[in-house]
Parts: sequence; C-alpha cells; structure tokens
Amino acid sequence: MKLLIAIVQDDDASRLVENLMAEGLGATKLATTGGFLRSGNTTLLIGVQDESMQKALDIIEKICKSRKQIATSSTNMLGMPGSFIGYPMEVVIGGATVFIVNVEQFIKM
Ligand code: 2BA
Repeated sequence: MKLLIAIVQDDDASRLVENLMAEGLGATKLATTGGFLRSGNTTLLIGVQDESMQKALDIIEKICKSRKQIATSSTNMLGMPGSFIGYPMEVVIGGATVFIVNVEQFIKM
C-alpha cells in the first residue's frame, strides 16, 4: 500500500476529491499553507493499494493545472536592516507536488 501526499492548489481540490471518490479512492483534505508564497493550498492524504496508485496519479494529473501567480518578493537594497523593498515576481505553481510513501501498516479500529 502507498500513501500519496498531494499538495495541490485550492481551486483544484474539490474537483480532485470528487474524482477520486468517484473511482472508489479514499482521500483526506487538509488546509495547508505554502512556505514560499505563504498562501493557502490544499494537501490531500490518499491511501491506495499498489495497483491503484497509477489510477490516482492519473486523476491528479488530469485535474490539477499549473498556474502563474504574481508573488511579492523582497530584497535588501541598501544592505542595512529595515531597508527591504518589495517587488513583484511571477512564479509558476505546479499542478501538484506529490510524495509517495510506502505504508507499513494500515489499521482501522
Ligand atoms: P509554496 O512554497 O508557496 O510555493 C509556491 C510556488 O512558488 C512553487 O510552486 C514554486 O514555483 C515557487 N517557489 C517556491 N520556492 C521558491 C523559491 N525559493 N524561489 C522561487 N520560487 C519558488 P511548486 O513548486 O509547484 O510548489 C507548490 C507548493 O507545493 C509549495 O507552495 C509547497 O506548499 C509545496 N511544496 C513544493 N515543494 C515542496 C517540498 N520539497 N516539500 C514540501 N512541500 C513542497
């Protein structure tokens, strides 16, 4: 069994859960925050049998679209504390960042 930890954009999360459920795959949705943009994203925990892993990855790939977003970065123009200046930069946020973890045991009580 595998645990897929999929970090996706909020806009794709509900449709992704619906599609996973429709294929009989279980998922838990967590509200998370990206470390770089410091804005909300969604992390899904998806436990799958090994033979269903590719099906889950295909659904994630089909639903999750990469998008461009303008982020504000800051640089220290004068090299002194307190002299940071914000400037806009474009970042491409991936469709999904997926970690695939081997599950040692799966127990429901
Ligand atoms: P964030 O950390 O908010 O990053 C959002 C997007 O900003 C990233 O998209 C990437 O395009 C850009 N970015 C991140 N760090 C950057 C940097 N130091 N300089 C310039 N641009 C940078 P993705 O790579 O698709 O990541 C989307 C989200 O997936 C991330 O949101 C984070 O929540 C998660 N993630 C990505 N890599 C991860 C990792 N190695 N471990 C844990 N979470 C990760």
